[in-house]
Amino acid sequence: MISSKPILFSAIQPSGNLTLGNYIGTMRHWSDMQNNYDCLYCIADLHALTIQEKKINLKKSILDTLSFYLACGVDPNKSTIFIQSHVYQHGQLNWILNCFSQFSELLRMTQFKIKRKIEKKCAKKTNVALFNYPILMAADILLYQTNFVPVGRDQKQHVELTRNIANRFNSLYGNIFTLPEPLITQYGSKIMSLLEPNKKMSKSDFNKNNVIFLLDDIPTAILKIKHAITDSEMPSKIYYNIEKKPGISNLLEILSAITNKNINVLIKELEGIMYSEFKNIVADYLSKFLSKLQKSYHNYRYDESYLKKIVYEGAIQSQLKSEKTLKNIYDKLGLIPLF
Ligand code: AQP
Repeated sequence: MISSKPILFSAIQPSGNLTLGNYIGTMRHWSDMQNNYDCLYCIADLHALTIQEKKINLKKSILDTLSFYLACGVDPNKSTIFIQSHVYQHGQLNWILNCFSQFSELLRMTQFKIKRKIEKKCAKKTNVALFNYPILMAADILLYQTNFVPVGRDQKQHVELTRNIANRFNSLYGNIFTLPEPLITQYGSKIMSLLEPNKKMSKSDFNKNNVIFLLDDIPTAILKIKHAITDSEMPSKIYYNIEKKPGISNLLEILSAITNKNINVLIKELEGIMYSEFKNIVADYLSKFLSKLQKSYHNYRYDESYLKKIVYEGAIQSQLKSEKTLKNIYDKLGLIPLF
């Protein structure tokens, strides 16, 4: 059956334990999106290879990530759920798009600059894949003629790069690729570190107290919130201002996302209370939220044969969809498709 809904693609790399940032920036929207879009939810395992972290058990991390997709309400009967490395077309298109990408535009990618800086600090050598991964991301998106890509703010630049590459290709070969648009919410699109609220909350942060992991046990998560940095404004006042009050604004964004309440409504409700009391409220809602999510997660994670069945079916569906685009590209480029 041909769907008339716009196509939506989203992915997370299983490069470690998922964070509250991953959830708020993208996953919390996925369930509702299934009503309005033809959704593809991908586990971007090839992207996770870029960091070569031996500590990560990739096989486990892939199934953990998949279980969280399901726990967040992604339904295999409504959406295509698949593992990137099962769909060889991603690697194929990646190479082709490499031939239509420019070194100088990749050098401008902020995520690369940030990650490179961290690697330099640890005297690590940067591999080429870390530099190139936005092109693989472009292939992930363009293979499916994607209309929308829900992402956190950190990935906006990569979606813009995807559009540039697609435009360059289209201008030479006709209307091959749909130009994707990022879907970024006003609040929650960049959840910051708890102790350094000028820095994004990330799975790979060395300081685990900066990050709420979706699998954190509840007492640990509560303590992390209680130790989160606020500010020294006197008398203490709770309002949203990223520049002046990054810590408080971050906690407000977290509270708003997990309660589904508008930030301005929250600010009114929180008027006059002390920071410590505010943190207790955030910790309280967060513990309820995490308990519920983790319970559902464990139910799925327990049943590995069900998880494997989902990604098997997802791989078949996504191979069919992506092969159509790839055949068209082969034809335009003068390559000879096998069938
Ligand atoms: N802190 C965040 N706030 C809002 N959105 C976020 N995302 C990640 N962190 C935040 C969004 O989650 C999606 C999947 O991201 P990813 O895991 O594939 O890559 P990432 O952005 O590199 O995430 P991390 O946690 O920072 O991973 P590591 O440490 O491994 O590099 C994306 O849409 C992202 O915007």
